[in-house]
Amino acid sequence: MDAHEQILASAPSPKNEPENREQHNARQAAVFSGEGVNSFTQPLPDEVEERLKRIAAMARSCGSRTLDVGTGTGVLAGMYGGEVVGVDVSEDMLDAAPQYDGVEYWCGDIVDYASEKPFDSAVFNACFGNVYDQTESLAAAAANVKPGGSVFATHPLGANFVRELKEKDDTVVRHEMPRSLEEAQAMAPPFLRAFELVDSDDFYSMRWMREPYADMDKLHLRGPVAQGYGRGSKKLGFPTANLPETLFADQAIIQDLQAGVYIGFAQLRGQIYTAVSNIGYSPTFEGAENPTKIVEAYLCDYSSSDGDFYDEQLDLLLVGYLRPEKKFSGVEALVDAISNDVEMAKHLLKQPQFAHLSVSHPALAPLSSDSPKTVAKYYPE
Ligand code: RBF
Ligand code: MG
Repeated sequence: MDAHEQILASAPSPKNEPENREQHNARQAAVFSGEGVNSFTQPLPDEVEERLKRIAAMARSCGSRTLDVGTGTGVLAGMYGGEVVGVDVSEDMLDAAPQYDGVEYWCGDIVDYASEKPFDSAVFNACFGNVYDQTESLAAAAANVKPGGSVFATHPLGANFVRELKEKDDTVVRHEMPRSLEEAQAMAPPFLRAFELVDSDDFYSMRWMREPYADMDKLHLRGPVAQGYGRGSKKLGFPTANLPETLFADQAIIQDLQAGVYIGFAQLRGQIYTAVSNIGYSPTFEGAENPTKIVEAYLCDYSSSDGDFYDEQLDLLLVGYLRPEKKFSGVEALVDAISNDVEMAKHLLKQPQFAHLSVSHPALAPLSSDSPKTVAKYYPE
């Protein structure tokens, strides 16, 4: 009997199909417990170990922070190196997982997992057939991945092996793997792009990439830089130029905009800066949130020797949406997120579809004496 047959024999299928996620997850946890755990703590055949290392290396090439979904006894979690969070619905499997350096475990369904710090990649290894709903699981994993990061669904024994498991007991393995990029795209949320499929006899890997940003009509905002809320954005290391809240209080343009982080360019005293703007309430500062939705911009490469910017006319041209505004558990997590935003913005704004705007877009042209003092409009008009 192979490991999977042993598992199925130890937890015979219920008469009725699970009707909901809770029942399904309870069944998964029951199957992957007791005897089911033991079969996963046996040494792996060399060739399987090699393929797992290949999967770990693919994820690792995305960056140092990996979300390992269906981590089981942590076999793959221990191979990535860097920072890893392993998620699994089976407490017993996680109990049997060794404590590796940099690896943390979280017991539950990926659908309920929300990390404060985004991951460079998420991997569903040998579990993408087992989830209750592939689309929801994929969306939940992707939401925990950085813009530009990747989500993988992999199997070191290939997609036909998953099909066979499903044929044996589809209450444990509910789904097959997507076998084409079209199929993989169809099950993905809009901000994930099916990117690469390797589907050979003894190895399977599907890779989706999270879109680095969402396109938007270009939004031009102009106004005099206002004082902030004294929460010390300078202390955070990311001083921001705020536009006056009164400017947009009754402007549908701002009120209709999703609270979140936007990339673009800024013009101040005729100088152009790449800019990362937060439009929202700063919910992390509970009790000291912005009373109304405000626009604040961090100007990359602005140096304090460029002088104070209060009351100066600021032009902002927002060209892409990065992420929703979030309530972080503390300042440290917020600063990490802002650092990621800035890194991503600098990278994106150098790309050809954006770079030329900094020299050619009319919204960023130097001001003249008859320029309007405030502007809020979309291009093309
Ligand atoms: N504040 C939040 O509470 N949540 C956020 O997700 C958030 N993202 C931001 C992203 C960027 C790029 C910047 C510049 C600021 C962000 N802020 C966010 C606002 C931050 O709380 C604010 O700049 C300081 O509190 C100073 O007013
Ligand atoms: Mg500010």
